[in-house]
Amino acid sequence: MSAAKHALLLTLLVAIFAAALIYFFIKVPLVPIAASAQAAPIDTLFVVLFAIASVFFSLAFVTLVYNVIAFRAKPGDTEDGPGIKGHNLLEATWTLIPLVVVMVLAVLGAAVLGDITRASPQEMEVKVVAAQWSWQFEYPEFGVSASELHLPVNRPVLFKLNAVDVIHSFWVPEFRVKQDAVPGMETVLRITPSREGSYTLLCAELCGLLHAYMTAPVSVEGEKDFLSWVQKQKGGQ
Ligand SMILES: [Cu+2]
Repeated sequence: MSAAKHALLLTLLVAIFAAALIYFFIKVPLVPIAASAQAAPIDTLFVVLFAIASVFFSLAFVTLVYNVIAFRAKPGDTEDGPGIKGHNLLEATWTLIPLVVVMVLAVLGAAVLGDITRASPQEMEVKVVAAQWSWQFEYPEFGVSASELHLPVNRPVLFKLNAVDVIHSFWVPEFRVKQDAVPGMETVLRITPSREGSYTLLCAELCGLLHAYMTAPVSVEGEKDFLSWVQKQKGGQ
């Protein structure tokens, strides 16, 4: 087979393998249900990153396997292959393409970050206190506090995170975004819950013996249900 035919066949195989991988990342749900306005841009970026990685992985992996099979040494052949030195076009190509890819990803990443951290005028503030090993939520707007997190659907929330002992991390996988709670400083996190339901808040920073049990129930509900929960909290005090 001529060199051109090998190149054509290899290109075709790389393209097929990359397409199959990209199809897999688009079709197979690898992340939980999306339950916040921040989830969509993050999930899209995730697929874009995996699509690009699929192309480069296929290029390296399929080329390796193809060469091992197509250019295997004949039995008894102990000679070295031809030494090839310096190929300016090739070197410029493998420098420029990754440079462009990384720059595009940086711009995309910055756009998504700007998108998911943007402040909104009608934000509800929730103060979160993380401790070994519990979560506490304060609602300054309503004057209540609780050990479970209730949020009205579709209202932007500004979380102000504090830790009393060691570093913890506020993470609800369905909301996608995550933020550390650090002793001695207040960190913020913005989430707009977009889907009613029950979720679990996890601590995503190894924080001691009971780290794995540092969870809190999260309930995203309609405005009316949320306000009646607030009233109940007030009544209980
Ligand atoms: Cu923790």
